[in-house]
Amino acid sequence: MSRLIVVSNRVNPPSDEGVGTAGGLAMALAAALREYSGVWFGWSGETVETFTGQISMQKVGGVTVALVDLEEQDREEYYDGYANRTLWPIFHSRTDLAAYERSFGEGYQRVNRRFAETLAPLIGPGDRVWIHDYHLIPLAQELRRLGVANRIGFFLHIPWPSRRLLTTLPQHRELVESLLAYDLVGFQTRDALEAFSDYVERDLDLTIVGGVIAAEGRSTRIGAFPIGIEGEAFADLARGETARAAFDRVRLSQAGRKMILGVDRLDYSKGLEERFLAYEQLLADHPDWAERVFLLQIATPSRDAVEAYQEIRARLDGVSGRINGAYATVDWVPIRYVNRAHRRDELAGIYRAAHVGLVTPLRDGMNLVAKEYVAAQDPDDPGVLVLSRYAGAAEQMEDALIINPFSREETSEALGQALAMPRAERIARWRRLMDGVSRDDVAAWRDTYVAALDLEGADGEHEHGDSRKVS
Ligand code: ADQ
Repeated sequence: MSRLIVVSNRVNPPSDEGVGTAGGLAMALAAALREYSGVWFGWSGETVETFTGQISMQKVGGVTVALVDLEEQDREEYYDGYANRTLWPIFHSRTDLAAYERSFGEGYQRVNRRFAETLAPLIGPGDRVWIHDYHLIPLAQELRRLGVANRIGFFLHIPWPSRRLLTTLPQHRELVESLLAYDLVGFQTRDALEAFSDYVERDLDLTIVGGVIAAEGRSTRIGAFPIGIEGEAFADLARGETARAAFDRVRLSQAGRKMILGVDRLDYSKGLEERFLAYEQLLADHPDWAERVFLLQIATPSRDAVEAYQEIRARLDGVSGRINGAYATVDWVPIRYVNRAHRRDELAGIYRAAHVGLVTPLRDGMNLVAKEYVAAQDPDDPGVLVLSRYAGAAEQMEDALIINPFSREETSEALGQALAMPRAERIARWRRLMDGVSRDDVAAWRDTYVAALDLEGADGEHEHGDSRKVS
């Protein structure tokens, strides 16, 4: 039987439905693998002195996982280096934070080659391979070099940058050309798809016909596949016992105050500092809200080894401390700032207890927190989502209050509007948002993607001419 082989940098299937702290992506991939039998391949997160390519097979939460260890130098150059210090900042429009070191690029290629050599023997005839995210862009090219002719798809979870930004990356052309080794390249949004198409047409001088790029005797389909969550399952989780206990605990501690909630991985792309400052603006402009509202910000530290993450963490400690120092009273703290991870069912209860979900990334591929917040609401008394226009989710979630996170005034006005919104309007907006979250859920994403991966190229086969424009 043909299987689905999912490949991503880290492999972390949820150990038990809903209970772990695995993020939305992990839940999505685990769900894909339970539907189509297969294997989830990636880095164990461990390092060894010398790379052996030895695979450790395990069964976790109903999913077969195949893990491989890397070397310390791989972690430094490929993961902390090229993936998180070069590609991540550029793809999130932060060229000021990007580091370009030749050793990073070499480490990135080396690990992709190692992944390919280790993975190739696991791929059987007819298996489809689905590779995820910016860590592994050149993987299909490496697999093709080893003779793998299976259908291989790629999905990018983060934004695709504009041409101008992308060309700040040395070897941008090689990176994009390596994507043409895939049968399908998927993006989160139309916006990302357009930015990618722009580069392909103008820098590679290729034409795109009916969503297909033909080059070097093979064709690559491209498309937007906005990722979703398990909408109904998350709504059930929010009604469950653990969620209710978390809800009660938060509501009790609110003492009748309204709660604005932010939940994020601690990352400079999430607009956390701008969020704190916009909230401060609300307090400054509307002293009547003082002591009647508070912001709960849950931000789990990530990528601690990267300096930019240490810096943003220190800045947030500083800004939240300053705001609390300036506005707190003996029995009211304006910002509750929490750095620990929460179980998903607890998180669902916390979302439900929030009157406003505040999601303000400066750039984000999709943002699953926005969708989780909606799914967790009480249909009879839902909260209001305030959402950055720069989150991919904004393309789908037009009934949120859409804001420009760079504008403190705009965000603080939206907060005021959300806090005062009449129940009938809250319900009407939420209903439309929830319809979208349920319909465009993770199962729809997975099935649409896999169906597109099975489609042949525009001409029915791969072997057709190069469509490189002659000029
Ligand atoms: P992330 O940048 O990690 O994902 P996001 O989509 O918001 O961003 O997903 C975060 C996930 O982690 C959510 O499922 C959330 O519940 C969970 N999470 C966050 N803080 C948590 C905490 N303190 N405790 C427990 N869980 C927590 C990348 C891209 C996004 C894209 C996703 C999926 O950057 O743009 O939406 O992949 O494609």
